Amino acid sequence: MSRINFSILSVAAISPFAVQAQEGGIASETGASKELPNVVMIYADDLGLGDLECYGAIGVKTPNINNLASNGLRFTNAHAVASTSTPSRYSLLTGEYPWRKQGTDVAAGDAAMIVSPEQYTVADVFKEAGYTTAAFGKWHLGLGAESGRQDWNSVLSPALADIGFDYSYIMAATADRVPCVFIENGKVANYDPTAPIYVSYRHNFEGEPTGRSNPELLYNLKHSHGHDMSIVNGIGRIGYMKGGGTALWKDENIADSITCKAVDFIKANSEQPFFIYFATNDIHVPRFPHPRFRGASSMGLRGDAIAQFDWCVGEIVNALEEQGLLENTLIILTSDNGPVLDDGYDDKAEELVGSHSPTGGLRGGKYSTFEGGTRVPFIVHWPARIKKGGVRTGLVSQIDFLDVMAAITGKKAAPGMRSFSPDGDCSQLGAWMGEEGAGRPFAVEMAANHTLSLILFNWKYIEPKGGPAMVPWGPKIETGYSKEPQLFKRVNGEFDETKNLADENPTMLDALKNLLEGVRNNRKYFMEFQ
Ligand code: NG6
Ligand code: CA
Repeated sequence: MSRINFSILSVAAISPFAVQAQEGGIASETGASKELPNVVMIYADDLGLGDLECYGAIGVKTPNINNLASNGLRFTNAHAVASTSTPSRYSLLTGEYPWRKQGTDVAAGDAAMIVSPEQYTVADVFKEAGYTTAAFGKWHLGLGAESGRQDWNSVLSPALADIGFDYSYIMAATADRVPCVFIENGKVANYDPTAPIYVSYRHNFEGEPTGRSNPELLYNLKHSHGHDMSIVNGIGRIGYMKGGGTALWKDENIADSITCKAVDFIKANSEQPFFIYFATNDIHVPRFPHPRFRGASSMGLRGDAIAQFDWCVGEIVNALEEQGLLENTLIILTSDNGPVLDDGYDDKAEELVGSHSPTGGLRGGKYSTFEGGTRVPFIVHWPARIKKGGVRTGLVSQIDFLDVMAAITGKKAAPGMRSFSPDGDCSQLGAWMGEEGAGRPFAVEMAANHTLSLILFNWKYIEPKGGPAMVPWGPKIETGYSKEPQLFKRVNGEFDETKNLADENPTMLDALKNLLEGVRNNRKYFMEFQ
């Protein structure tokens, strides 16, 4: 196996693979609460690094999230594992890189379950530790045994109960994909027997209007690209569906629905530890927030959706506080990928963005391999354990979520082991809890076309794979794809992704390239460095 010579790296005073002893985890540490914390993962959709007020947003206020940051920790160098949803979510819940498994790209609404019941998930981690577990909101990881063969009028199997969730109230895919109904514990919620549900991603159902054929029916939101198939609630979608009746969601109520369900769950489960995966539709398209948030920002529907997201966070925090649980609840707030303005609907996101920078000044965005693709807000709040008000610049990746949670529940790693998942690292616990100077030495990310990039300390490598310079189907985003290898260096703490230093630094280029190959070919590669 080729080894990296760390001495060639221009970094000072970093002990790359310092491993924390995992004896007993948080639960038995002195000074920390003896009780296991509740854990709430708040997973926003398409929320960029610059989209929250506490990260410099202009034109929208996010007081509830600002409070979490000022009473907890705010990370400035945290990454989703991919620059789109399904692969990032797959990695978050399983600790496995998405590029190791086929079929983890942006999933259709009739995709089969992508996480198989045999896989070990973060929900399983919590179940083992005696938690009650629940998932709310956007799922986007498939349901049922076979793609396109689900019977939406019956119980879907496998579903979330088969991968560790005791309770679930979810959207099968995204709000812009059919079926447009909530699914509660594997069954359509509020099922309307007078309107059986049929779904196809291949053909329309006879007599059903589409956004393409009947644009006059798009009374709520018109599409800008794509999204011209079935019409639900006056909005065109991806895919075709028929039926649903009173079970069909109204987009303006999605945030209220999932928040109410999560708050109910908190109230009903206040006596025992719980894990909540709260995955919002906000601020994904179609952005159609409730009327009470209209005009909350100066940026139109996209900014108003951020305000709505902030409200959801506030409701969850209030519910925890009311139950006396806030002190010993670990809340993590982050996003599945970077931001996009026009992602297929005429919501005026581009026209109204003003001087706000959704990426916080980074290059690229959703779909891309530049920093804007995967660098996301990341806030950790846990009053019982974490000192408040800190900002951390260490490298953090969502690939470690399962492992860090395992460490928190006190799960013991076998001697020499650092991972309960294929690719995560439980020794990142310290970094997630705010230990000064801690963080990953490296992180791997995947762009929409599967180009991988690797960050190692102050360097970033983007593998040469080729592809269009701009996202080709509508969003005005630079992809970062190139046939040439790209190597960028951090300057004053931030990568300058305009200066490709590959030619000038062949040794460094080789080091990063070899490390990426090592990770690609060997799941536990990084653990063998020590
Ligand atoms: C794209 C959609 C986009 C969004 C994305 C997935 C079109 C033209 N665009 O294909 O609107 O749904 O897929 O986004 O259909 S994600 O955040 O769930 O990955
Ligand atoms: Ca997303």
